[in-house]
Amino acid sequence: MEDAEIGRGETEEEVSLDLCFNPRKLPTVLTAEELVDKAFRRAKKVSGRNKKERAINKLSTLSNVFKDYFGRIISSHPSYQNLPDFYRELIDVVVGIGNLRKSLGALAWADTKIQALISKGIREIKGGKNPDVVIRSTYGRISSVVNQIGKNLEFLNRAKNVMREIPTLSNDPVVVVAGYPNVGKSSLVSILSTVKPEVASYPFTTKKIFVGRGEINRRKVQIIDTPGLLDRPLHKRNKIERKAILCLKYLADCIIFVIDPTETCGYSMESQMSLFHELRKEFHSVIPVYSKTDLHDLRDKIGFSSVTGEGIEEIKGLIHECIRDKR
Ligand SMILES: Nc1nc2c(ncn2[C@@H]2O[C@H](COP(=O)(O)OP(=O)(O)OP(=O)(O)O)[C@@H](O)[C@H]2O)c(=O)[nH]1
Ligand SMILES: [Mg+2]
Repeated sequence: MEDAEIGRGETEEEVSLDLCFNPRKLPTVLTAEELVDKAFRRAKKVSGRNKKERAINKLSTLSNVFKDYFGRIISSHPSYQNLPDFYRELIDVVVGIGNLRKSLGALAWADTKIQALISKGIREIKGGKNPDVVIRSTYGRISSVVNQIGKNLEFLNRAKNVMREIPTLSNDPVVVVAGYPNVGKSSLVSILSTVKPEVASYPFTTKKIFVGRGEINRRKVQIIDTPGLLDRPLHKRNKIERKAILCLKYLADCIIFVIDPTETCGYSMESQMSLFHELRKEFHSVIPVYSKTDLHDLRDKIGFSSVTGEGIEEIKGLIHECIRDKR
């Protein structure tokens, strides 16, 4: 799992996400050590009229702390199977739904195990066993159970950090900017929208999905910058490319396909055109445009330069035409 797989523009306004959960509200997950510490500290504060009562109260407190904690983490996650397709598949690509299920299952297992240990401890104290001995052994067993799920707790915390970055989308039309790596997609998106993705002269600079907001002929649009795609079958695509494909598949009302005819991106025109024809077979509204017109004279397609600003109005015109009848 990579960190910060998906990015959002700093300046974009908050929009409601039509999801049954808010990924930004996923709670921080403590490490095994922190969790044990927290629970035992709470139990330490407990009093009672005598040793026996105090020991029972301590164990009851531990029972509540663990039950509440595990319950809160587990219930903060949605039923992933019921999420809208884009989010379900995206979460699967960036963190793995199987891994999430496994880790949440491990928490549920630990909860059951700990509750059973505590009930047994309370029974033993009530039955006359030395409270100090029972407390010591129950604490030891609880620590060992929590340590067993240490990796799951860490995974859930990393997953939370990644999922918090999932972009929120409004109902405005979505323009997805796609193409080979290094062709000038991010440069175009930063001109058309609020988002300023990183631009660099090497391929696969953009690893995240950036959602920027823009206005085209007074119509609000969402402009998505995607990682570069190579011309190869889906099963050979890497995680970064798969994120771009998900945007095309589920979100795009209009796809601006950026072609760099100077080949300074490092990829031939032939490969770029081959990808274009592939995408056109699969998706509607794929509009090919040339980038870097400051470096070439080809004008058989609409082109733009992010350096001189040439052609940007024409690109806006194409987008306007494309989204006119959408939502
Ligand atoms: N001369 C010229 N260079 C450009 C233009 N647009 C982008 N570049 C350069 O091309 C390189 C790639 O630009 P990016 O916008 O990062 O390209 P990208 O398609 O987003 O790249 P990835 O995120 O790696 O897929 C950078 O060095 C840019 O400065 C342009 O219109 N003219
Ligand atoms: Mg980019």
